[in-house]
Amino acid sequence: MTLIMGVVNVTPDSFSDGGRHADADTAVAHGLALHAQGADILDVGGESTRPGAERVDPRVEQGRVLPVVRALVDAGVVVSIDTMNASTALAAVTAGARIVNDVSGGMADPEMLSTVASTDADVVLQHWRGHSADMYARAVYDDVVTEVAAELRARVEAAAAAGIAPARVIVDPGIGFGKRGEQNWQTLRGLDRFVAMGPRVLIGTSRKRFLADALAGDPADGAEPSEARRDLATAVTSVLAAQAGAWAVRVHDVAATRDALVVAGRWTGSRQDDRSGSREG
Ligand code: PMM
Repeated sequence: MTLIMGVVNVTPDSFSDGGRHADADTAVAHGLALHAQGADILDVGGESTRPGAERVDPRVEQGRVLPVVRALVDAGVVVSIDTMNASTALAAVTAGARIVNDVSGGMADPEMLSTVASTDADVVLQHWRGHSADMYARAVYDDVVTEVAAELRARVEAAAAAGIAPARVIVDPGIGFGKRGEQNWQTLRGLDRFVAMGPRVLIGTSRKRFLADALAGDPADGAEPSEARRDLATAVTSVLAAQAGAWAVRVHDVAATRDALVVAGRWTGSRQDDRSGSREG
């Protein structure tokens, strides 16, 4: 069964939810709704990684995310904290978050890996080649899958050297991070090689530019495909990621992806909906 990680962005400038959840109460309500729709994990983030986004002071970030983490943990939800800052990771884990999701794979903050090691949280190490402001300049590869896998392996080794047990590590090839259009498809096509690395694999395609680009040119929507169409595309890529062995998919539209995973699970016999306890119907 592939887990669903629902996105709870608490930022005023997130490209994908337009900052609609900037207010803590709204973000908590949104998170609880995603949980009710089938999210197994809620990923709370207070700093946008949108291309060209400005960095956020960790104190501002913590002011945004900690009330949301606390409320969701109190409601019994498994929370991950999406942050590149060790101080935010530690504060969120202290507030009950169980996973630290660092899109920089521990590279942005030199304290991150040792900080995670001092807790019992799991950690997502995402492939990353630099901050949003200039990540596309670094999107140069001879063989994207081989290079991303080698760079991720180095991060897994760095985590082990910092004292994080391998069983606590999740890797993510970082779709859209330091990768241009076709490089994202090549990375997804090579997913079995990331799965073969050993650690659990997380995949985040949700509403990303490369999906919009794949749909663009269709006269149905003009230049920019609607959110509904990007969510459908996300559900399709999430099913394919699940079939390639992903441990979890990170999505905004939990309901669509859950439906897609349930139906695909019926086909393959892997019963995505086992968590409901329902029998054949
Ligand atoms: N994508 C975004 C943010 N955090 N974390 C992981 N592990 N993997 C991703 O693909 C990922 C992430 C993109 O930002 P959004 O939340 O605004 O869509």
